[in-house]
Amino acid sequence: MSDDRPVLPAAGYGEHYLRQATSPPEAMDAFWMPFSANRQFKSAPRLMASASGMFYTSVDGREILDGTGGLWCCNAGHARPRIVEAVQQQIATLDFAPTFQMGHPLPFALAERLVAITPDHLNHVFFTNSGSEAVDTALKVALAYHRARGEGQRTRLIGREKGYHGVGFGGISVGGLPNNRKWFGSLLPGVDHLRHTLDIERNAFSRGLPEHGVELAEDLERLVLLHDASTIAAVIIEPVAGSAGVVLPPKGYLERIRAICDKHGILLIFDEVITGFGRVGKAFAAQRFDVQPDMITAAKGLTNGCVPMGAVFVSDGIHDAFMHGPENLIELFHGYTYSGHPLACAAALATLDTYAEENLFEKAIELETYWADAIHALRALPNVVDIRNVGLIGAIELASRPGAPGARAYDVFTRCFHEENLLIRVTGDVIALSPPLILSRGHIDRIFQTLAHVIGQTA
Ligand code: PXG
Repeated sequence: MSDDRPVLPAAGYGEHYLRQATSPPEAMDAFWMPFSANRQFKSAPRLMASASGMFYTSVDGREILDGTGGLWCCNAGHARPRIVEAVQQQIATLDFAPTFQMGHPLPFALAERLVAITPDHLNHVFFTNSGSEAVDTALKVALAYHRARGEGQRTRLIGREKGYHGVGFGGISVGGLPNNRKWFGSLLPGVDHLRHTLDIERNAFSRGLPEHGVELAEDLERLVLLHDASTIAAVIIEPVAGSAGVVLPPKGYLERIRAICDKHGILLIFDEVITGFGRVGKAFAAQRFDVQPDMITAAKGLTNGCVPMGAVFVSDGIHDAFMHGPENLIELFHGYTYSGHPLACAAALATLDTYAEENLFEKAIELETYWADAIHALRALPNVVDIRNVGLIGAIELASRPGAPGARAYDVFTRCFHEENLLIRVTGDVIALSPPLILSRGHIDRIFQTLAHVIGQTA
């Protein structure tokens, strides 16, 4: 037996692991951090130990206001009692059960609860463990749907420039962020991209949806002309793009995309991984903007970020196209070991109850004007070139330092974290905000007063 076996506690396991979770790690080399500048981070770490409500506590004992809902996922804030209790009890009762040719009650119960809040015609749910898996699932369902209907030649997938659809090969193929694509070979064949809708020249400092750019939807007609509609399976877009630095749909754009898809028999998938579960003032952006997609992908707020889970909401028409043939045959050869995992389902059910109990899906509309006033008050600050907002999403775009894109916003981010106890998120030179929906006007004041101060001091 090896001498470097860890010394395990005789009892009090919980405390043992909690001690590890709340003190600085002894070594940081082995963990290859995702989407991170590993060497830079490890030389000056930012580590969270605990969280409650609107605040994190860092391992060095500072209370940090959460301006980002974790990573766009903790929509009900942190350590919510219902969710904590549901997960604790579930892990001690049924830790895992398969859902392939087997089952347990929770995903059935959860799916029924979910389809009650999705747009009316989306009445079926396929569970995954992340947004990336939800995207790949939706793309596969789109291809298989056309094939099941005898239109197997519809194999083309259309994404959009600046789109982010996670990191699976499907997601990066339809995605439109060059850094997420260029390292990884030739990606999926037969994919094309719509133009993005960011137009700072015409739309800078728009409040809510920008006025200009509806005509960009006609780009889909261009792709239909080029490839012929009969080869196109689906279009996937984020109703509000998050990762690219918050890109909003111009007024009328989503409606026009829907109309063009309808005209040509193309499925429309809304990737609502960040917009789902109240971020823009309804359960889903599809409802806020009153545009009905054929599928919605979701994750993050589904479990309030507590246990990994994603989902694809599918229309009756798509689902029913698979329910033919001998009943003993598997209808869709797709699924994950953890599709409908008991802990994720328990977390999601308690999350939905928390959202309902506190009317959290309405909060983003209630606070939208206050939020918009507060963020747009920053427009005269140095280097601010655009401000964008919808629901409880906000973005402040800074001019890049010559030759050092991203450096200015990164400085704002680290100052906010280390000196002002505020967590924000930056992509390039865009500061993005997506706070828990439980925030108060006082929290909004603090976020923007802090940002005004820090942006003002950052050359
Ligand atoms: N689709 C969209 C629209 C997303 O925003 C994913 C898919 C992938 O989800 P998973 O669960 O596989 O990560 C996302 C994820 C950011 C940021 O700061 C956004 C995401 C992830 C990490 C950071 O904008 N969104």
